Amino acid sequence: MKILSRRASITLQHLKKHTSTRMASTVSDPNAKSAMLEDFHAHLLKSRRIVALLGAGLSASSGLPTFRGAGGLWRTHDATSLATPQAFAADPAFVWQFYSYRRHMALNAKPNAAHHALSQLAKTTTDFLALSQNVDGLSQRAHHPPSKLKLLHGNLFDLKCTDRKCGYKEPNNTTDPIVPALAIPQSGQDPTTTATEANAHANPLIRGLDISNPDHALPSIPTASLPHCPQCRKSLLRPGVVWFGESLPHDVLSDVDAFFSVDEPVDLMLVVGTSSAVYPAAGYTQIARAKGARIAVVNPDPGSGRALDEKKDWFFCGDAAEVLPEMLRPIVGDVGKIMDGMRVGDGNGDAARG
Ligand code: BJW
Repeated sequence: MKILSRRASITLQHLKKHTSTRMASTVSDPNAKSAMLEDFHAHLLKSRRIVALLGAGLSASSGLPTFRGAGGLWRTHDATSLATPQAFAADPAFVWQFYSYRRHMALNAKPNAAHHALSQLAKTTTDFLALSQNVDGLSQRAHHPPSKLKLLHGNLFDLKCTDRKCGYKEPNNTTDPIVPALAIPQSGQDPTTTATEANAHANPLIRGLDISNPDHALPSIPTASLPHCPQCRKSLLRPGVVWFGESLPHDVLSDVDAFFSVDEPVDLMLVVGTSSAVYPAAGYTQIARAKGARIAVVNPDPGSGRALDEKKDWFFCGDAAEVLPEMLRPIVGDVGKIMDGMRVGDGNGDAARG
């Protein structure tokens, strides 16, 4: 009876603290916010096996659009409708223009403090694995150790032949544009837009016209001018990403399975910047939970904390680039200093562009 009432009071206290801090993270009550952070830090410091599921929101503050919600339209198309083998088969030029634009933007973007915090966590935690749905290369450019970064949905900069029998694959081709025909048009090249209009809507990551905006004319590109396979010299190349209906890379899946198959609990799972709408990626949270993990969600959308266990989990409502460095501070230290050091070290903070 004594134990029961003690338990009940701990649970009540925890729940009270948790509920108030959860509200506080949106109404910025500093006391409640720091209580939740303290509770999280205490668990982080005793966590041995940690896994992170990463999504497009991780790169949002680097300027890259997410898939769902605002920014998820490319011209008049839902970005996810272009991420299919069917869309590519129907109009390879249009789908290549979409991917060429995203390669260009990703190359001009910089990893943010959240990428650096995760990279540092990976370097300092032996049993850590990041399962990234992102294809933008920003975690790699934050020097995330490759063995601790599993790219569930491939990489924008990998290329592969559309003919599986040919099997040609080329990793990490950062040529921009990949072929001259896919160059981002410059403002003077669009008869429908004046230079002033183009500047008024300038996207800092685009050197030229923002062709995601349907007001700008899109050049028509003959199939012959699209990237072709240098091996079979016949078929088109395509981006090395995973489209809907396609299997995730087998080696990646087996590395992730190996992490979860270890006969030890998982202590903590970070779920950062994802709508958890796409499988099998989203399913890893349940797998981690079944292995004992407490879950910490980082997302500015209050709805994304819905499925959490009020007693065990945490919901940090906000921009990953602001929230995650604070969450991981007891292990990774001051991420701002690390980023400053990199800027001093190579003059750029990363090496995407020559
Ligand atoms: C911030 C922020 C800030 C904003 N800070 N946060 C089980 C049930 C039902 C269906 C299936 C199932 N298993 C498989 C399927 C089919 C399908 C699927 O999941 N369909 C769903 C729509 C239901 N899955 C597949 O087809 C997968 N393949 C597969 O399973 O093979 C076997 C199989 C095949 C067929 C049938 C059955 C089995 C392949 C999935 C491939 C997904 N590919 C894409 C495109 C990659 C290439 C590219 O980039 O173009 O991957 S789709 C797109 O969604 C992309 C993303 O990685 C993925 C996830 O999106 P993500 O990252 O979560 O982004 P958003 O935009 O959704 O969310 C962003 C979040 O950030 C939001 O919550 C914001 O609030 C937040 N945010 N600012 C922090 N500053």
